[in-house]
Amino acid sequence: MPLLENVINEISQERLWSRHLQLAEIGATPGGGVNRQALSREEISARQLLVQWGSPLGLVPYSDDIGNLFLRYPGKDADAAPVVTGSHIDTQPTGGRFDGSFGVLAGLEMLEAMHAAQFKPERSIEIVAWTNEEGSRFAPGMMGSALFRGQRDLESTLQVEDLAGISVRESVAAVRAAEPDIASRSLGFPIAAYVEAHIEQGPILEMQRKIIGVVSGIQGKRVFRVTVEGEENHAGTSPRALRKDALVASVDILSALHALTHDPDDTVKFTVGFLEVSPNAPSVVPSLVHFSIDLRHPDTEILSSLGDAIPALCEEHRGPCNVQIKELSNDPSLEFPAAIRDVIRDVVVGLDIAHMELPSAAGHDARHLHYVCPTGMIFVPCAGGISHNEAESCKAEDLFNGAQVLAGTIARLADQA
Ligand code: HGY
Ligand code: MN
Ligand code: MN
Repeated sequence: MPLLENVINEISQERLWSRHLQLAEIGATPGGGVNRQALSREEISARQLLVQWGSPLGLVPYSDDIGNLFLRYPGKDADAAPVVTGSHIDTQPTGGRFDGSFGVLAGLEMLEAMHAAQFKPERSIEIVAWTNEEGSRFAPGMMGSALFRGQRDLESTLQVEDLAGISVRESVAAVRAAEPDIASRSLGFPIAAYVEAHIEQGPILEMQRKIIGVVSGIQGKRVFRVTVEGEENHAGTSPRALRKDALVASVDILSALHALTHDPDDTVKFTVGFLEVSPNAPSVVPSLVHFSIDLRHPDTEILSSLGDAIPALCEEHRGPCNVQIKELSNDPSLEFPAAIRDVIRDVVVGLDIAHMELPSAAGHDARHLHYVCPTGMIFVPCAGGISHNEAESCKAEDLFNGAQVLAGTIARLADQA
C-alpha cells in the first residue's frame, strides 16, 4: 500500500474527537462552550497540552515575539521551507469547541498518522496555533498571523490593551515565562505552502449535504472602533436641550450606519458586537460611549465605499458630542490559488468524499498567509452553521474526513521538492 494511503489510514476518529473534548475542558463554560481568551491562563494550559501531545511524536515546539506556537515535524531536507498547517486555540467569550481548535487538532492528528506510518516528507511540516485570531480580548483579531506576514508593526501591537488595561506585551511575556522549555524563533520565516482546516461557520455544506468544502477565498473585512464623547450631568436637573448625551448621539449614529449598510440581498454584513457606556450609572447622563464596527463584503469596492462613508456619517449624526473613529484593520476579499485548491480537490476525489467549492464568509489566519505563500483552506460542516456560540457542534466523522483530507493534502505538498 503506498505510504500516503498508510498515512490516511492511520488517522484516528476516536483520538481526534477525544482531543477536542479534552481541549474544550480548558476554559469550558457552564453553557457547554469555551471561553479561552487570547494569551490567557487558559490558553497557556491549552498550549501545554498541545506540546505534551506532540512530544511522543518528536515534535519540536517554537514560539515567536507575539507568541505564535509552532510544533515542527522534521522532514528529510531540514533547510527546505516547511509546509505549515494550523489555526487558533483562542476563542470568543461564548465560543464553541471547534472554531480554531479543529484546524490545530486535525494538524496534530495528521502528524500522529505520519509518525505511525513512518512517513518522512521531503520538507518539514509545522502545525501552528496563531496568537489572538478572534480579536475579542485584544483588537483587532488575527494579530499573530498579521505580524508573521509583516502587515502589522510589532511595537504598536504590543501596546494594545484589554479592557482591564493589561497589554499584549505583558500577556505575551506571561505566556512565554510559563513555557521556559519552548525555544524562541524570529517572527516570520519562509513557508512553502499553508493549508488551514476549519469548520465552515455557515450552513452551506450541511444544506448541500457535502462533507468537505474546498474554500475558494475569504470575503473582505474592515474593523473600526468609535468613541462618542459627551458630558456627564444630573438625570433629574439637566435640561435635555443643554445635554451632551453620548448615548443619544450613539443611537443616532448607529441608526444612520444601519441604514447605510442595509442591502436587500443581505450581502453586506454590519455588526456592532461591543458597546460600552460610561459612567453607566442610571441617574447620570452618559459622557462616553465606545463601540465596535465589524463590516464585511465579498466585493472589495463595495467594502471600500461603505467603509469610507462611516467617518462622515458619524460626524453628521454626533449632535453636540464629539466623535472619533479609528480603523483597526482593512482587509480586501481574496481568492486562494487554483494550485492549492486543485491539490485539495484531488485528495478529496481520491477519497471519494462528497465535496463542493465555496467562499468563506468568516475570517481566518489563512487570509494573511495568502500573502506569504500559496495558501488554501478545507472546511467541514457545523450543525446549522452555528458558530461564535456555545451551541457550536460538529460530527466526529466529519472531523475525521476533514483530517484525512488535510493529511493527504499536506503530505502531497510536503513531498514536493
Ligand atoms: O470573525 C471571524 O470571522 C472569525 O471567526 N474570527
Ligand atoms: Mn476561527
Ligand atoms: Mn472565530
